[in-house]
Amino acid sequence: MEEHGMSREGIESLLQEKKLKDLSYESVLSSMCTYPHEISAYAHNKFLESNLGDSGLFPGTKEMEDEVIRMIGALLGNENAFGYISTGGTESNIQAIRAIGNRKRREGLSEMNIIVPETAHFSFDKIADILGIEVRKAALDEELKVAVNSVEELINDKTICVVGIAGTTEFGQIDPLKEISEIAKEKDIFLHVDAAFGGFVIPFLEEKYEFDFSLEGVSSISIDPHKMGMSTIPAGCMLFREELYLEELAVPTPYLTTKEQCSLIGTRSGASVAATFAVLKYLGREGLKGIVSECMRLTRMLVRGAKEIDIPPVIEPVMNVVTLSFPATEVGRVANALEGRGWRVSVTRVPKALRLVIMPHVKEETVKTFLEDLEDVV
Ligand code: 0PR
Repeated sequence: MEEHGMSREGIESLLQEKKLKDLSYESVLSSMCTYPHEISAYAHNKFLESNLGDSGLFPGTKEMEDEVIRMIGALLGNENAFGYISTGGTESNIQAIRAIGNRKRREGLSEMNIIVPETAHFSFDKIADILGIEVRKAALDEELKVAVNSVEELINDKTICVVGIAGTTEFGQIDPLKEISEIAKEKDIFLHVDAAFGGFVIPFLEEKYEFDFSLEGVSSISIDPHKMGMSTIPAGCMLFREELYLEELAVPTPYLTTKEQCSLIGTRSGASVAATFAVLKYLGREGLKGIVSECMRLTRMLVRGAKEIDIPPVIEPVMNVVTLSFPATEVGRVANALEGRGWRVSVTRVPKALRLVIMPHVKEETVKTFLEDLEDVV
């Protein structure tokens, strides 16, 4: 830091210089984040100083959080769910496993494992590390959904939780949650659904999928307003069916305005809570549905265009994630060539494929130009 501060103009031009180095989302097809809705940005700015880590100082923000939990709970089949607005899918996943882990430890279990699909987000590797819990990875079926028999085979007397994914990070696939829910119920095992991406997509698809609290076996859900919920970063949402699991996360906070805290982090943005509240109120289900419908229209258009140039999808897209099949030796070259033309794309692990996420910042023109570049490059 310099001894003397800079002028306001100096700072503004410095910021502008840095801003120009960042990519703008228009050419980004690799991200699950997007521009926040204008109303989210407005609300975020209005509540910049709000800290839900000491929520007694910000009862207005806390009211918004409570209502957001009710709104998202209702969207996911349970308006009486218990939870809070987290920093994102990683925190929500950690907290779900921490909650059931704490409970089982108090019941006397010392060695524990959880079962996740092979497609699980890398946040589960962090969970293994932080919580010292074995993470067992269940195999997939040919449609890249978790194979139910593999889940069953991996369950033993140390299994405290099974995880299902509603919208896998790489392929946008939905695990057979109805079947998994039945197993969880029958064996009395906690079932966590990672709907970080899919939570704001699946309820608005034409095809109906069972994935949420309407399935009796589902104990907790992670869903991210900062992905398809059009809110600002950081906004995740952790929901439990039963309050006792939220209580498992509570630590006493003697000198604060509240007696205890359940979130993983202390100081916690009220701004992104206000943003989430505002955008959900502003758009309503109809508005969110419109956004998902447009993303899905462009997803179908992209897949159709790719098929016309003989590039098949790995799976028919379930949501707005497209994975295109290339020989393993080709996919890296194609991705690099596309990046050379200014696109940002990603490559999946197994099977190797070119991965494109059709977020709300992707427009029809973008898809057309991308398809032309793709044809050129191959
Ligand atoms: N669960 C699932 C199913 C996810 O897809 C993700 C993130 C998470 C959990 C973790 O969420 P947070 O990152 O909010 O903690 N999926 C994306 C990914 O890792 C996140 C992302 C977003 C990556 C934008 C890149 C990017 O530009 O691929």
